Amino acid sequence: MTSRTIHLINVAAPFRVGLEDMTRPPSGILYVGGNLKKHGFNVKIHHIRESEISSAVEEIVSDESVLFIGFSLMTGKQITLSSRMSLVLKTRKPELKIVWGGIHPSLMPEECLKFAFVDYVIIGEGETTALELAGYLLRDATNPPNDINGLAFIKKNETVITPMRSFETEVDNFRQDWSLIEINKYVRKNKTDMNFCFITSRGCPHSCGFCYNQKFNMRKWRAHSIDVVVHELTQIKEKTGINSVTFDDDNFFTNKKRGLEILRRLKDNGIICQWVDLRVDYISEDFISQLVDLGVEAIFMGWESGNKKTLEKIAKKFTPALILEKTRILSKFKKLTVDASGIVGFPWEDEKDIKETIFFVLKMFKANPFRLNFNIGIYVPYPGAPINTESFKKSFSFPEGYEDWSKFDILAGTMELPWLGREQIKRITLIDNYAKLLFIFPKSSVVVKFFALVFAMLSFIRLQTGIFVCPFEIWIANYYQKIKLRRFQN
Ligand code: B12
Ligand code: SF4
Repeated sequence: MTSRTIHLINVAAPFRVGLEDMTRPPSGILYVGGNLKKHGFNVKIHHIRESEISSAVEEIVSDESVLFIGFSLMTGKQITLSSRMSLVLKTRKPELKIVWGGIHPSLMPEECLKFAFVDYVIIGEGETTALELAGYLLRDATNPPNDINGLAFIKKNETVITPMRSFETEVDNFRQDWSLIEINKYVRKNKTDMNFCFITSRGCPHSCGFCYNQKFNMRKWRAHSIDVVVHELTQIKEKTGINSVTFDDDNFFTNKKRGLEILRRLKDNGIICQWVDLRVDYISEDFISQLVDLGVEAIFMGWESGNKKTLEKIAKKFTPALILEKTRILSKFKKLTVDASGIVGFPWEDEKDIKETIFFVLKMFKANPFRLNFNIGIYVPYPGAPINTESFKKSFSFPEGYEDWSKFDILAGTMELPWLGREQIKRITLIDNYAKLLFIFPKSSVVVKFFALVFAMLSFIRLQTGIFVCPFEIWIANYYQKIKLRRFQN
């Protein structure tokens, strides 16, 4: 036991146009903090909004027991906010050690160490590395910690990156420590559900070209045992009354048998999983039918593109024909809705390729009318993705200054891509809005369903003809959404 405290911070950044998602637990630092606490350190978690940075800074600078301050970062505005906070802390108390961890620093350690306020970057899984670093800082922080794997730091003006740490194969050795947060704050309530987001596994065996996984997880999937998942969620249910769970794993159904068994045992314990994320090629009639029997009402399916060349280039390992075949299978399940996610605007795509994907949306719609909730995203290169070379060839580069990262948000309209003009980005956003109108929420009232049907038909015509002038349907739909949201908030 030591009297030293480690502050672990996750500054939430707005995404989806101005909203922070504070409803998901900060899992990365709950795992890291859990392990540090198990080994006798005091741990304080700060899962905060931008507006709460100042008070967190005051709390930390007035704490005389600080051993280090760890930040957890994803790519994007979190870098800007965490940098501002790190800088203030370092300016107020230069002796404080600042450690960055999480997906972004792991993929771009050298770039992060260029910020003078970052002392160490922890690369990859953080539990053991953070513990070893804590031990080192506690003992003597004079000799550079070359013998700690998975660490990066600056020594004599040179960046040192120590050998990669091998993955923990027994993930059950690590747990999120729920006593470090007010768990009730993370229960997502609506009329009928008390939902909780939970991670049961790490990594994914696939190698999609736009994903961080190959580099970060080396295609190695590591999972908690079924017993641990069921036990943890049942305990959370006892504490908070949840009746529903969302799995935030990279690929929950890597092992279908395990996934189904978890759902089955949770259902027996009164916890349903209504929404699951599924690869297109995992879909079969038998599998979906088992999911529906277990209470699944919606699936998320990243079909990505209707363009054969693009699907090949992003190594998705399925074809447009297979997507349509699986969409037809899904149409047999009348109560099942599908969040269907496509991407356009890859650096090699021209107008014709983009159009092909838009027309493909209509083909999918015909195969399963009104039950596909489309999302047409614009391709954005993220660190670590194998296809980034294609973007670099087209003069793309990642931002350098930490303030510049706040613009790295395609949805906020602040991002530039060398191969897509602002006008094209606006047009794709409009197309996405129209594609969304092809969906009719099955639980809507008859009146809403009637208007949704009219709008869906108009949207179909718009997408087929490519005429988007005076998009009054979108204005009305957005206005309706706003009223609904306001009512929900009141
Ligand atoms: C939950 C989640 C979110 C939540 C985050 C909620 C929260 N409380 O933090 C929300 C909804 C906000 C979100 C938003 C976005 N997300 Co997100 N998200 C995830 C998701 C599904 C789970 C993250 C998680 O908890 N993982 C489990 C933990 C245990 O893993 P971990 O974070 O890597 O932590 C380990 C190590 O990294 C390390 N570590 C982590 N933090 C720290 C800190 C310290 C000090 C140390 C020492 C170590 C350490 O140790 C941990 C344990 O080993 C991941 C996919 C996934 N399964 O990981 C995508 C993912 C992280 N998201 C991603 C993306 C692209 C986004 C968005 C940009 C999406 C968008 N277009 O809007 C936005 C960005 C938001 C923003 N503006 O910053 C990408 C990451 C890309 C990147 N380079 O960062 C991922 C990997 C999805 C994917 N496959 O592409 N996301
Ligand atoms: S996109 Fe999904 S299936 Fe593909 S590698 Fe990433 S997590 Fe796995």
